[in-house]
Amino acid sequence: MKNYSSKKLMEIEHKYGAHNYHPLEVVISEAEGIWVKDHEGKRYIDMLSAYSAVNQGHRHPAIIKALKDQADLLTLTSRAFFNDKWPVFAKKLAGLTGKEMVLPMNTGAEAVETAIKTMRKWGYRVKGVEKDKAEIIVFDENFHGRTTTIVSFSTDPLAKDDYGPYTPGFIVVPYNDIKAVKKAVNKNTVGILVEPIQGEAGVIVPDDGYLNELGQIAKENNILLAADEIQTGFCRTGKLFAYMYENTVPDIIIMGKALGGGVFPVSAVAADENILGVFEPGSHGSTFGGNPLGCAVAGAAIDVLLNENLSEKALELGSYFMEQLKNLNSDKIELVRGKGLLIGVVLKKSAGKARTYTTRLKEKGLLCKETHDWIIRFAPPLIIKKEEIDFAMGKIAEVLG
Ligand code: IF1
Repeated sequence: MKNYSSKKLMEIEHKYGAHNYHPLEVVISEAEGIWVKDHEGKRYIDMLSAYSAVNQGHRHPAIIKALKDQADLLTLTSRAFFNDKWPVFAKKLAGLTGKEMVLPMNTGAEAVETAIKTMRKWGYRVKGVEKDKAEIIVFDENFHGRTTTIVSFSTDPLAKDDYGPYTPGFIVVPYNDIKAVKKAVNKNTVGILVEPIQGEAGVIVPDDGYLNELGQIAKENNILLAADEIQTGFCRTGKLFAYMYENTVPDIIIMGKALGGGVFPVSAVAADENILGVFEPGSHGSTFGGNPLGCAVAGAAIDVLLNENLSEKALELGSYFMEQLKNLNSDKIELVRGKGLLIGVVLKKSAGKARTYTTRLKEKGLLCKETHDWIIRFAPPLIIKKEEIDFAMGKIAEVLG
C-alpha cells in the first residue's frame, strides 16, 4: 500500500524541500539494472545513471551483497581507529590507478577540495612557493562541485553568484586552448585542475593531444596536473579513466560517483607519495572517509567494472549509440558528441528548449536530463545491451526524428 500518489509526493517535496533542483516529473521508487519504476509502477530506462554514479547499473547484485554483508559486520569506526576494510580497499584503488597512495573522502566536491589542498600544500612544501601565493589554473565552464571554494572559480553565474566572498588563487582560462594555459603559468602556479571531458558544460570533448600538452606544460614548469575523473572515470567514456585516451598520466586522479557503485558516496584522490605524502596526521580528513561500509561497496563496485569489461562495453555501445543518433538525420539536432556512453545531443536553436524533449522522452519511458537549455545528455548504465539501445532509439526517433 502506498500512502501517497506521485503528485502528492511532488507537492510535499515542493512544500518542505528547498527548491535547489527542478526535477523531471517522475517519482522513482524502485530500480534494477538499467530500469527504474515510478511510484505508480510505470517502467523507464535510466539514461542518466544519476549523473554517471550508477555505471554498474542499479542495485548490482554483487555490490548489494557487499553492502549487506558489511552492514552485518561493521559500518563506521572513524579514522581514530584502524578498520579492516580501508587498508584492503586503499591497496586495490592504488593498484587500479597505478598510484602509490590514496586519500578517501565521500562526495566528489570533497575529493576536489582534497586535490586543491594537496596541490597547494605541495606547492609550499615541495615546490617552494611563497606563503599564500599559490595559483591553480582552471577552465571556463568547469564543473567540480558546489563548495564555496569550488564555486569561487566557477564561470556559471547560477552556480556562483551571491556566494562570495570568493576564495582567491584560481586562474580561469579557456578550455581546449593550450596557449592560454602557457600564458597563465608563472612561478606561483602549483596545479592545473581539468576535466578530461567537460560534463556539465555539455559533454565538451577537447582536441586530441590536449591532455598530453597540459601534461607537458605541467612537467616543464614543475606543476601538478590533476584530472577530475569524477564523471568521466570508471569506464564511462570507454576507458577505465578518460585520461587514458592520451599518453599523459595525471599527477593526481580525482574520483567519485561510480566508485560508490550507485549505492553509497565514496570518493578519493590518488597520487604518488611525493605528492600525497604532504599530509600529516590532523592536516586533513573526514569522519566518514574510509568507512568500512563504503570501502566494501567501492571494492565490489570496482570488481564489477573489471569483471564485466564495462570499459569495452561502453566503448562499443557508445559508438553504436552515437552512430544511431547521427543517423536520425533529425532537423532538430545540430550535432552529437561524446565518448563511450557519455553522449551530448546538441539541439538546433530552432528546436526550442531541451526540457521539452526530455519531458516527452520521459512520457515515452526514457529518463534523461538536459544540460543548459539546448543539450540533452544520454548516459545509461554501462551494462545496457544493444537491443535496449535499439528500443531506446525507437523512442528517441519518435521524439527527435
Ligand atoms: C549537482 C552536473 C553532472 C562532476 C565533476 C565534481 C563533481 C561533479 C566533473 C562533484 C558532480 C554532478 C553534481 C550534480 C549534477 C552533476 C553534474 F550536471 F552538474 F555537471 F554529473 F554532469 N566533478 N556532478 O560532474 O561531485 O560533490 O556532487 O559528488 O550538483 O546537481 P559531488
